[in-house]
Amino acid sequence: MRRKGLFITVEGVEGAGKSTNIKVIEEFLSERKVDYILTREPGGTLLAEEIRELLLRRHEEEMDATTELLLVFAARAQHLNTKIKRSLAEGMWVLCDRFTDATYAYQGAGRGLDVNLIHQLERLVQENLRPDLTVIFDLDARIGLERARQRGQLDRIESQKLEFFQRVREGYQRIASRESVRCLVIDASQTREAVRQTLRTALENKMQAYLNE
Ligand code: Z5A
Repeated sequence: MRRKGLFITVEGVEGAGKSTNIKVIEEFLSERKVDYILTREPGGTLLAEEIRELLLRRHEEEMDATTELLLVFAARAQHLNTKIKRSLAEGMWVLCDRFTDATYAYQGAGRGLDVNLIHQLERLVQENLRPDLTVIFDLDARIGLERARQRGQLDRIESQKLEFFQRVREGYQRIASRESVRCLVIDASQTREAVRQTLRTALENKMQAYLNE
């Protein structure tokens, strides 16, 4: 029987460089001939991508924060139950652009929703499934927003005020200090090349034991 794959998630505030550095992680995995899939949240399946569109599009009616939370977890249930669990069981590694830490950071720290509510939904939807490794790109929210703005029009969530993203960053920092074994924090204020090197070295250290088994 093939052993279960590793579940790696990538997190950070807007414009922190997730997309840029997911390519570095993919390169690292490919060099080591790891069989993996790249996916994202919200989204990752046809139905979950429709929910993503609903979440990110601007609406005439303001979206209630609890509605937003439930939509995020609805997309996650679909994604986990039709794609992620099966891939892991088949021995594939799963590299996921954002996961439940984003819910704690955006809906919890950002929107101010009760963390216990998020815990309950996490247990309902994921049971015991948690990421094996989470890479968090840490960046001053103001710099991240400037980077994101240069890229083009902002979606519904990206259009929040700076203070929202400052709370999101603090939310991620709290997760990282509470779960320091699972979380790898990368200083995303460095140049692209320096971030790339830091990330590769950190991945090397974190994954050596697993890859050598
Ligand atoms: N969301 C949520 O609320 N709750 C949840 O549970 C989940 C998600 C799962 C979609 O996320 C939204 O969903 C997100 C949170 C919410 N909302 N917002 N806002 P997404 O991951 O798809 O979208 P994103 O956060 O907007 O990602 P992003 O803007 O694409 O950022 P990024 O991938 O981290 O950055 P990037 O595209 O790699 O880089 C941004 C720019 O900076 C780009 O021009 C790069 O060339 C440049 N860059 C990158 N690195 C550097 C360095 N080191 N120096 C200078 N410039 C750099």
